Amino acid sequence: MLSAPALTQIAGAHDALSARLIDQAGFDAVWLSSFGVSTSLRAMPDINLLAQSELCSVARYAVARIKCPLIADCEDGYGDMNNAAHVAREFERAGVAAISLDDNLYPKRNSFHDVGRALVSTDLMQAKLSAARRALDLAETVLIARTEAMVSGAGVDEAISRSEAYVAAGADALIVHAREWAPVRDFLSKWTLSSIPLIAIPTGYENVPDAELTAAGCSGAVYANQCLRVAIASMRQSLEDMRKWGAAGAARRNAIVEMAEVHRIVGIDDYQL
Ligand code: SPV
Ligand code: MG
Repeated sequence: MLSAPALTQIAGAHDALSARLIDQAGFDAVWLSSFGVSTSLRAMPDINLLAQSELCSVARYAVARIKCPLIADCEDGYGDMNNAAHVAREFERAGVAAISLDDNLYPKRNSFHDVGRALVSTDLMQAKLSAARRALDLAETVLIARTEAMVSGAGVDEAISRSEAYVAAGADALIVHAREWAPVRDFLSKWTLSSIPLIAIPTGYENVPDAELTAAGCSGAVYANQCLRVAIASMRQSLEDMRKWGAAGAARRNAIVEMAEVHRIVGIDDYQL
């Protein structure tokens, strides 16, 4: 899919329901976001407080309820190469199609936190990727490497040299992350290994359309957290309205789905009642 000419549209999920909605909306793949699961499951910041086993359970629940492939955001792999190998095995058994490992130093910070950022050495990240590759049983499980060099202020050239090293260590595809479009575009224009799909996360440059990402050389785009953020806004507004007006029906001042529709979303018709 990532090698096809069309841009792979990937949306971020935080649980099995959001993954199912993404699948039903026709997206090509689901991104199981560490930010999303930390926020939703634990209401905690995305700074490696979430255990990999918690994320893996959500991955298993989500995979069971979707048809499209799921990419698990396995963050920094939760330690060294042994942890990365363990994580690769666990998530593959949970049924994910792809695993993403990034070069943040454990404990990592979400890419939109300014403080406490650091990267592991290129050597350690290569060791983690090759250990993860060896641990994967299935040849078709995609190993994605993600450099945070541009997020951490290390620059585009560092991001390119790290990404080349990550491909040499066994990565099948790369996530090229930055908070602005200019460095990502610069990276894409300088990248020479054309067989390696490059995936962007346009959270910080949300108005750059898919067509422009594709023209610049992106193979995939991850809309990482928009579902969760609109859900938060919607829940907040409805809570405010119900509290203010003192009636459950005040929630109808906002968009709401009927109960029968919720039953349909979760597949009531597939069961014998
Ligand atoms: C996530 O969605 O958890 C990500 C993308 O890793 S970011 O929030 O930009 O770090
Ligand atoms: Mg994450």
